[in-house]
Amino acid sequence: MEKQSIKEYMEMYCKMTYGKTVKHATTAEVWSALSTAIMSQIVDRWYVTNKAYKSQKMAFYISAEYLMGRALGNNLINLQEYDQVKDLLKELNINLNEVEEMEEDAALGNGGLGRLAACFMDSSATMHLPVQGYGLRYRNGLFKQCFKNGEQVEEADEWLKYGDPWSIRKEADMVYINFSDMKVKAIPYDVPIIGFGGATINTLRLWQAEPLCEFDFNLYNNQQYDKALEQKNRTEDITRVLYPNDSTEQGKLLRLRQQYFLVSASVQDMVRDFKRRHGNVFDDFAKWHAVQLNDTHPVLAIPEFIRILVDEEGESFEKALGTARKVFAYTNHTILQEALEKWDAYLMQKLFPRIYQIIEQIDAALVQELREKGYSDDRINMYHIIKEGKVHMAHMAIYVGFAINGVAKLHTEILKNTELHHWYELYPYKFQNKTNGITPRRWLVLANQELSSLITEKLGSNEWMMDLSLLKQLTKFVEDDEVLERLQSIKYTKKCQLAECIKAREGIEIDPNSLFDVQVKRLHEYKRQLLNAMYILDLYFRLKENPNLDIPKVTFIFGAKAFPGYYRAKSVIKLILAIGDLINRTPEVKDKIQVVFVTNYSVSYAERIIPAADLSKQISTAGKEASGTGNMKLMLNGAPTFGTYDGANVEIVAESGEENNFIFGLRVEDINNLRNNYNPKEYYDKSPDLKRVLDAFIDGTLDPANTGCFRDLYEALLVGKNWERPDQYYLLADFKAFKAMQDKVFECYKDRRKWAQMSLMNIANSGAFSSDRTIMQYASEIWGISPIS
Ligand code: B1N
Repeated sequence: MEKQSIKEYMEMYCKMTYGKTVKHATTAEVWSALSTAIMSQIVDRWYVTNKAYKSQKMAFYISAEYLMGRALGNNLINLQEYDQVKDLLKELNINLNEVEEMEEDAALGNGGLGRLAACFMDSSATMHLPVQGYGLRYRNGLFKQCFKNGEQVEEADEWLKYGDPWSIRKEADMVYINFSDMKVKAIPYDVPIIGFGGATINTLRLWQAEPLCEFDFNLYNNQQYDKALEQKNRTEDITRVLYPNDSTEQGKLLRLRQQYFLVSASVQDMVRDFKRRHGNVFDDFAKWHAVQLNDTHPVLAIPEFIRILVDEEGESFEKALGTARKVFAYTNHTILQEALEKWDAYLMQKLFPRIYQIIEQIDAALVQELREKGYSDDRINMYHIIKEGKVHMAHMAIYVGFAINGVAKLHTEILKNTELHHWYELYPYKFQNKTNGITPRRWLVLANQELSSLITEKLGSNEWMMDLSLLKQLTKFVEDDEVLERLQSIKYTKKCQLAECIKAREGIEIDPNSLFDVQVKRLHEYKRQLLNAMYILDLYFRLKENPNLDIPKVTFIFGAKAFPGYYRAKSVIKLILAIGDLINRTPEVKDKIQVVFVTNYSVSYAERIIPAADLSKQISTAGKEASGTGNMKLMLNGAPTFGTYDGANVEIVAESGEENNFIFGLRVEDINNLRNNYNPKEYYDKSPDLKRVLDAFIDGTLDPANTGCFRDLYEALLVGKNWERPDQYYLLADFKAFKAMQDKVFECYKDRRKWAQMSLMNIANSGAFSSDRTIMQYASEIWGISPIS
């Protein structure tokens, strides 16, 4: 990259766009100028990659979510131009870090599922794989969180407020989308996905809904101004905002419209592209295209594809279905019942009657296949796509898809053996496992440049950035005092940086000499932030009783957003904030432990918190967390896992050794055995410590004004509700084991050299969790594509 031309470009851009020189530009203006200058430097290579893909089989990843985070720093890292650009800006008296900090996160996703899609984009480009992403360009991403009166309050996320230098609007590639009650335009915005090294640049195509006409002139002339704009607003509503669900579903009309808008635009685009390259014979479609459906959200792509082949290209239904059965593959991300999408048949019929008709035909084809196999009607009923007035999206995906995969070994086993057992019996050959992964570029090279440099120095090259399995060589330093000490000093540096950041953002001071115990993830009952909180409250009581209790100083760090309508999740946030306040008010405790709940946990916040963590809390009820990916990011940054045998924790511990982690609690089999005669009240009655903790929810300790705000939590754990059994997530059953294991953490942390060795073993064995490995497995075992040479 030419230093001089970047400078000249920035000067020109600032003059043309803001009418000023770079010297007088605001930080946001500099960000925009620099980002645009970088774009100008990559467009040629982007074009070359696109051209190379014309003669290759391609995979298309369709996802309703991409949790991208910031682009500038990551793109500079992947272009391997970070230091050079930093120097260049210094010459202009500009600090690159400050410019990076100006950028708004692109939070077009909720949590793990959306962030996984973003890591997959990075790894596809880095591995030179012909993969294109399709998604939605939400005008407002995941809501911004703040706390008022100790409770979560949501605000609109305006990520486009400084413009969008990282995408190109492709007006010419617009397609029309038809609903029964309206017709709209879908305009693609292409985002470059720069592979590490910068040679391959892939595309993430995000669709935006726009009206056919800006406003109705006649109505406007008749002074009916609101009415004149009605159609425009109704259209723009489609991609207005990301639904803030994570592992839950709400059957809302607008969400269904969003889903169809995404898949109709994407499938039309793929078919158009296929026709340009290969003509009108669709028999070969699967030879050139594979489509991965990220959960069931884009499963309407299947009937939409069939509709286009039948209605627009004149194929028979049977033939179109046959082709679809070679094109689509589906990833399952959860077994939580409340997350399995079942749409009301009448809603679908109302919005897109033709699509519904095709789903009926798909269902009929399925039934015919099962009849031919000699299945009884009773048995067939378990497989139906349309059942009791609902359309089961997962059933459609498994029947039509040629592959279905889970996201960690344990999760895939549960799918095969229990949740989807009948489907596994029918199509055993379709089931695969693809353990999730994370990109080491964002989560280590960018987020932890200090650790990254140490690794490069010790391994003698930076090859590990593209082959994370090379980290294994670090194990040879496990008795090397110099390396262990440097590891500790890097951790201390990252903790100081986080402390500064928390001071600036939250106005709270934390002690970098304390143990940073970190639980960051979406707030959900199954993730059991409440169990962690109960432990902290117990510790508070123990410290009050005995201020000389022998534990290291600890800072408990939480970060989590709750779904706005999830009352109980919001109560957990409120409870944790109340525990933090109680501790701060108690002199004999407050110098020993501290609780910080950071506001607006996000990708960019994660990049600060994760490198600073001493301990990674992954404590979901066994069997409930499909995989987890935060667990992998924390491992890569040297935090041992404190967790249950769940999701990818199982594989993390298998890689780095049980002795280098803290595994506790019930396993999947234990929970299955306990389920039918579980009585949490027994634990409460028998353990005075648990009783003391739970009573504090309602006796005024945490709620001095006695509003009763934590009574629902108390009751949910001890007595249940009409509609649910008590303590569905087995907090009380796991409390004792949690406590014993956390006490072991404190014991271990005293020996800092030993702790550094555990940390090193985690880093050294995290190679298996690179999303480069994951994406190569999708490429060869599902999609049948290979890297471009
Ligand atoms: O997907 C991640 C996994 O690592 C997590 O364990 C899993 O919980 C997460 C409906 C979801 N599963 N399901 C969702 C998201 C949004 C929505 O509207 C469900 N997210 C997950 C990556 O595999």
